[in-house]
Amino acid sequence: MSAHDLLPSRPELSALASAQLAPPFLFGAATAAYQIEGAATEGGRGPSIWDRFSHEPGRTVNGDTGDVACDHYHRWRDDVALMSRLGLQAYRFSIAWSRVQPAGRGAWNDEGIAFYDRLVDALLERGIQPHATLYHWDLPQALQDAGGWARRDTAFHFADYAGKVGRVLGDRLASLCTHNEPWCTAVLGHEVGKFAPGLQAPALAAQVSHHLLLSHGLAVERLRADGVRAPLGIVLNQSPVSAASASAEDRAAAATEYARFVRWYMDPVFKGQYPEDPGIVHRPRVEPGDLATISAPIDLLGLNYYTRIWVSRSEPVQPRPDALGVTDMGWEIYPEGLRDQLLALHREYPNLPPVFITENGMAEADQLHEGQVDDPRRVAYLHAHLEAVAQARAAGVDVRGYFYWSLMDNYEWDSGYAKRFGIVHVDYTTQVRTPKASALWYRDTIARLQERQAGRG
Ligand code: IFM
Repeated sequence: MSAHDLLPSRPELSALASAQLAPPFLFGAATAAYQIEGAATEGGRGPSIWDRFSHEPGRTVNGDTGDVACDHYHRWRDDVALMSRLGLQAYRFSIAWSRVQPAGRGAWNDEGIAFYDRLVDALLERGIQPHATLYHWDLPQALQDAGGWARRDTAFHFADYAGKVGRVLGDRLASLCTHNEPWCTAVLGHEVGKFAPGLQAPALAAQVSHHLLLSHGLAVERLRADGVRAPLGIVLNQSPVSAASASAEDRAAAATEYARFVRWYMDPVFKGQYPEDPGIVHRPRVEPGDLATISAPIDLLGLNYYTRIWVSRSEPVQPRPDALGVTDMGWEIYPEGLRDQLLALHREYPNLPPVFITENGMAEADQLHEGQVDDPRRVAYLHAHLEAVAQARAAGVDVRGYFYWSLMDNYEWDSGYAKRFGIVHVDYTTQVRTPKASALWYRDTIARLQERQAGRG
């Protein structure tokens, strides 16, 4: 018998969580364009930096690309029907800039815009709230060829693109976020080089981070000026950072990591300044007025949480897993970190807007067996993280919703199709979707919370 056999297959939410997560608290699932759409050369879509990067030898596991992915571009109707059968109340997706505007500036692509237009209407018809993100890492390659996010004018092109999306979809979206995880674009894309565009230039990465934040501010400014009604926000990936020992060196290193990972994005947006930390080496060139633009009020913060970070000056720190272990990505499962991070934001940012957990989930080596996928660890993961959200709410944090990452197995960037995050299994040969046990648990949990609420009404 393994430790996993001891996990309850259908855990129930505690009384506290049942009370805290009752409607109008929102339950949904999330995806991103390049990870699911496929149809990379169809419908007038222009190439993005991920098309270029994933086709370069050695960049991704097995050389996997998003050319086909989950073929959602053709199967979106069935996917919306599936969401409805799972009882999802909200769906978070991203818009591929190069579908809407193939070169990232200049001509718009009506066919690409129509795809998202139909998707939004189909969601609304099923009573599923559409939550869109404008940028989930797929810069039009033509803009990269001109310098990409290292160039200041890319931020202005982004604002034009945001304005177009706002004009077309802004009256029907339940929220519109500018960026997904700008830390990944800046650091993984321009410093570490493991994501597109695959550069290893730390000073440039700092400048890129500033242009991403500037583009957020400019987009919000444009959307507000155009009278877009959808609530506006940004999605940031965050983790609490723990020092591996009580030594002064480790504590300083942990503070620097937190400043680089969390405060570098939170402080400009919510305090109008970049953090000062002696460990931060590269600082961007900031023009007068930029920080005022970046810190204009927004309506929501999207928080993506996966694990906590351990920092040590001496040796690399291994995860210290508790009973739930580590995920197939090797990430420690630490639900308390979600509660702690929410509490930290509540404490540190007096003007924090309502928060949505826009991503939280785990990769597991799921197996399809006789038409079913049993994923008890994902059920336990979901259950524990929902309890953590409920605890944060009970302590006063205004969390309004939770989106599991991801609706379905999909293209996990440099890991290709080797890592499965979905509550729905995807057979990449046949494109057959099979809800896993976790999807059924999620469906039943959402339904129970709704029934409980109706019973009170
Ligand atoms: O798959 C990604 C997603 O695109 C962004 N946040 C983290 C997920 C899991 O790695």
